[in-house]
Amino acid sequence: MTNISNILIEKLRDATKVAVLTGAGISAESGVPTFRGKDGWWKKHRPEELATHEAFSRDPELVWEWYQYRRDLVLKIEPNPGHYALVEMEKHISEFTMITQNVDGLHRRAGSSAPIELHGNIMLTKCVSCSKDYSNKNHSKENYPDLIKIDPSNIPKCTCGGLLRPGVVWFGEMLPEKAMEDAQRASAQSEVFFSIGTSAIVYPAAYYPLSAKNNGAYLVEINIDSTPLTPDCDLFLQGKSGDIIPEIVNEVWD
Ligand code: BJW
Ligand code: ZN
Repeated sequence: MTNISNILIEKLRDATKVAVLTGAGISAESGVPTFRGKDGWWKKHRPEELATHEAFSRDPELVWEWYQYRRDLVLKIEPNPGHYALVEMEKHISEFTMITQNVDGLHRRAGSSAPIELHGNIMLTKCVSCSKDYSNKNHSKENYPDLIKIDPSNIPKCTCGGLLRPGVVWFGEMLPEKAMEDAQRASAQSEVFFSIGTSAIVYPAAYYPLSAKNNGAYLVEINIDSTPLTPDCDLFLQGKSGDIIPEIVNEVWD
């Protein structure tokens, strides 16, 4: 059992505005490798080789091999107790905002009503030149197989001639404007803010917990390891999100 402080329990019982930022760590227990962890993607591939526009221009086949591998993986896995406990939390908080850096769609599949997907969704497909959307918009798992399956050695082209690319946000690219506005507003207005399973080093996402704190929120971090954000937190709960979030929800609302 984690030592969930009485302060957090009382704050959550009274709270009407709660915001949550998640990162790859919350999906680790579903079987998705993190980026910077021991078995993370970046131990095998440098980000600048794979998650930039330059990388795609240089070697689109390599980039699509990586994304198609990850799409296939996402189809095989399921949300875990951490995702489901956040769905439960949402039912008790009148203004609950779910912000995620993850592109795996697992919050939506677990039942979160309107997750803000800051870095897009790995199942989306768009044109690299004109951004025309080639996605199947239905994110339900049943519909994933209807998505365009990309053969990396024969990448389809848009009517404008541009290659199709995954609908995610690469380094050096702007995040969707509305997602950023909504995330910033919810963070600044929150009474309790959770940073869960993120190394908290990629911006602008890493700014939201600090913005919450600067505007008076009680800042809670849930992570198996400390991060650069930990010293700024009011409460650091060390451990797996799939254990700790359900414990919090059971403690506060059972
Ligand atoms: C557990 C757990 C368990 C494990 N339970 N916990 C210098 C050069 C170039 C750019 C910049 C620069 N300085 C700043 C920038 C900006 C840049 C940036 O922030 N870089 C930093 C690295 C310094 N940001 C951007 O470029 C962003 N855009 C932008 O700023 O636009 C404005 C602009 C325009 C033009 C020019 C310049 C700026 C875009 C960022 C996009 C990030 N994209 C990626 C890939 C997305 C697509 C894909 O998935 O392929 O997003 S990178 C990758 O990192 C991915 C993630 O969403 C993101 C965050 O990673 P996350 O989720 O935190 O994962 P990890 O692995 O780092 O951490 C996992 C954590 O979980 C760990 O702490 C574990 O301990 C923990 N954990 N198991 C609980 N069971
Ligand atoms: Zn196009």
